[in-house]
Amino acid sequence: MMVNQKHIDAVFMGLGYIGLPTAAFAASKGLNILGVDINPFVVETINRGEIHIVEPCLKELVKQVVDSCNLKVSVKPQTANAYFIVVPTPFKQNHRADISYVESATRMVVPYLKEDDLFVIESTSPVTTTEKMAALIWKERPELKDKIYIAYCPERVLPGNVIYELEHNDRVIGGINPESTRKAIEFYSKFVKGTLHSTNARTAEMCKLTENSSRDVQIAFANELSMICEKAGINAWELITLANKHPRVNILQPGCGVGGHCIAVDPWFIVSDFPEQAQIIKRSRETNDYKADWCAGRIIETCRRFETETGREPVVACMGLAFKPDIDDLRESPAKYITSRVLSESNAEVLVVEPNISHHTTYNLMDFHTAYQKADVVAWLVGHKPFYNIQQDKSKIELDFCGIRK
Ligand code: SAJ
Repeated sequence: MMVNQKHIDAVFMGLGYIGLPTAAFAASKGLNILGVDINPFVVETINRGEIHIVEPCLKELVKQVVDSCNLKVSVKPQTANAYFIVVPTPFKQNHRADISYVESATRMVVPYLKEDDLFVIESTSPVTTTEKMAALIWKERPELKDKIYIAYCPERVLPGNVIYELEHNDRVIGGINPESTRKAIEFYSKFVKGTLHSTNARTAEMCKLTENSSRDVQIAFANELSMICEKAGINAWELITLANKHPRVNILQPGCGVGGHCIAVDPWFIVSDFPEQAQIIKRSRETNDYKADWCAGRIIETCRRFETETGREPVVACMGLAFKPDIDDLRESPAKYITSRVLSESNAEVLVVEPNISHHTTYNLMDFHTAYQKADVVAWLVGHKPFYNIQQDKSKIELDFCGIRK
């Protein structure tokens, strides 16, 4: 489908959790944006002024910019002045980054590139990806060598607060040369209020991986502490609150593991490229993965004990499926993983609760009040806000992995 528009300021390749909000936000600042997605369902949905993902305020924003024609969407790119690659980078079996989506999105825009255009990668990528894409572009279009601007600018927005953070967060922008950095900064300054920090492409790529690895390492410390505390008979949440009273200590919160498509994935891009050096990063990833298995083990073990002591199988409520509180996103969710392990490894009747989702194809979801009432064993997996209002019934066995009862 050709989009009938005189002049396009920028094409955003990929209309997922980051691409769509960024394209819509840039469009709301008066730029003419073409969003491209290979999924026709996504394109049709957005063209109707609707959205296919859940993110606060996004629906209204997309409707507004589609109505004003600042945002058009299509399955194909068109000629523009700037191109942004905002597609997923999952990992392969061996934890190596799979940059095939970045590569195919780049190949899609190559025929449209012309002198003075800007090409930016936002997708989380292993170090040197931007240089590799530059080489790919020049191989196909040698006449454009040193005639277009190529940069890397990682997204940093927090799911659930994307629109605000798109505007206000600082950004790190690294070109393959200083001119590319300058050109990219000029573009982002049209819609970002945060400070735009310039660097080179490799540092910008590593900066994104470092940010998420740093958070992963810090959460691993909290998760490790929580397992030590359980052995020692200490309330981990009280301990962390007290330790954080020290002016230079700031420990994060333990949970049932680390999920989502970023923090549970990106550190592996460092580990797989630098296996000798990335010891703490690797160990932290393993600790956070292990925490989910540890939680599942605790629930299964509690069910067995209940059966031995009472002579009947317990009813277990698994409270929460999402990868973090107050969202509906189940990607890489430790709570979902734990629930599936409890379902397959215990004989208990398992009640599955996720208040942010009304229907799920695999799980028969139950409302949280009913599940709490019916359960003998309650496993708090995700700290969703409504859970904090459930009054504790002392006759139940509660396993609190996310601090609901702290
Ligand atoms: N978690 C804990 N304890 C905590 C904080 C988080 O167990 O104290 C868990 C959450 O429950 C969740 C996981 O960690 O399972 C990740 O959640 P998160 O809120 O820390 O981060 P994400 O994955 O939603 O978003 C992150 C952000 N990165 C950083 O904060 C460094 C965001 O800014 C990035 O843009 C995003 O990754 C991304 O797209 O890379």
